[in-house]
Amino acid sequence: MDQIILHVDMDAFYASVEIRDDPSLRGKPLIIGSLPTERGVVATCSYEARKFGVHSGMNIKDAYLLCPQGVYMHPNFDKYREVSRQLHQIWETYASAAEAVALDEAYLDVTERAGDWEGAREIARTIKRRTRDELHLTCSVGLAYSKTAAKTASEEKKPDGYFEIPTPQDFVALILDRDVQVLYTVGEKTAEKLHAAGIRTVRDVQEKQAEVVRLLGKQGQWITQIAFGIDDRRVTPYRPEDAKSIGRELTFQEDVSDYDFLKEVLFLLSLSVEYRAKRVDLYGKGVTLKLTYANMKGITRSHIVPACDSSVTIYKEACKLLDQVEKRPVRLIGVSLYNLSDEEERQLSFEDLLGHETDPLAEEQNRLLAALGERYHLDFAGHLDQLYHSQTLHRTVEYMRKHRRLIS
Ligand code: DCP
Ligand code: MG
Repeated sequence: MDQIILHVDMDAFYASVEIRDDPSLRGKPLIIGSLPTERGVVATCSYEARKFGVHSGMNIKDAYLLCPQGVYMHPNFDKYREVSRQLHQIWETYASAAEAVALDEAYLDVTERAGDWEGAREIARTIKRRTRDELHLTCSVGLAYSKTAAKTASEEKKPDGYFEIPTPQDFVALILDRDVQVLYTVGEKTAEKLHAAGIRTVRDVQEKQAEVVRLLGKQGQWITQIAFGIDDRRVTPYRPEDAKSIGRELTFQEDVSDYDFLKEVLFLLSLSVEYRAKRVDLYGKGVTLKLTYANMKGITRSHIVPACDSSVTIYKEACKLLDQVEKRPVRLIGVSLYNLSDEEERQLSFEDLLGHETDPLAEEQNRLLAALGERYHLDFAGHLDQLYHSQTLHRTVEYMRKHRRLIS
């Protein structure tokens, strides 16, 4: 056998961590995300809450309608990152490569360490036991010959599950009559396209390969491959901090039509992106602006930049992108760096050539901070550390939104 892969996924991750740390929450429907009085979404919820139909990504108001008796809490990201770090310590003991997909989820290449299938089983058991004994959390583990099969396997018996898919034949037999969404990368939108063409199950994909490729192009080729259980992708070492992008976004409590105000918010978001990028020592070669309009239509616009981590560059690019979009009321705004690299590409400025000591970008940042502070009578520069926390940022932006009318 070529590869032996484990896929580990924590059960109701954020919620389980909160329940572990406050046992009075145990057995209750717990919903982590925005509060019902705010605007925003469910990040995750306990299995008790799932019984009411609540799920990740759902509008928090809809969650509240389904489950008014639930306990609602904001996420504590710092805590989850710390738990994730501890999980990686366990995982990496047994894998020659660990590829993080999210804070709570990773592929582990155990081919060498396990030696054979029985050895891999033993590793899966050990990881589940250590996660329970040392971190007091449960996870679901899938053991398989490929990444897609391992992921499918870990979902098979959730929560606290374990499942094996030894061969492509086993994989295909398991999923053949399931909806196309079981295939990795097929989300709701792709599924809709396929359904509209009468392609509902994996069997349909197998039988109508040409049609799938015609509809979906390159993604279609990939989907037809995995419909036959073919997936040769390797597990490539990847830490959570090696994210594909570094971004920040926020949902306003009321829609915003004032695009000058949106630019001020973009500056604060850019500061926070710079902070995160600096923490992991990465530079982005592109900036993405993300908007969700009041009617829930979402758009993203991106632009390439010389690899940077400067809030000023991020902010300026994001403003240019914002100038180009349709001006409608906005519900959510976000900005991110993508195409990350560990080397900066600095354009030499006139000042650099003249050998000035000062950093023009840092100066510009200070200037923008001072102007914003003056406008709102707030000391932004003196409280940058706090602004990097999403809750403070959110509160500050709400304060700005409410006071803006009075100022301008
Ligand atoms: N998450 C989020 N927003 C989403 C999906 C997930 O913020 N739309 C966060 C919260 C989750 C964590 O990521 O706790 C892991 O996501 P999973 O999809 O693995 O969900 P859970 O671990 O919460 O539940 P499950 O037991 O289904 O894996
Ligand atoms: Mg999970």
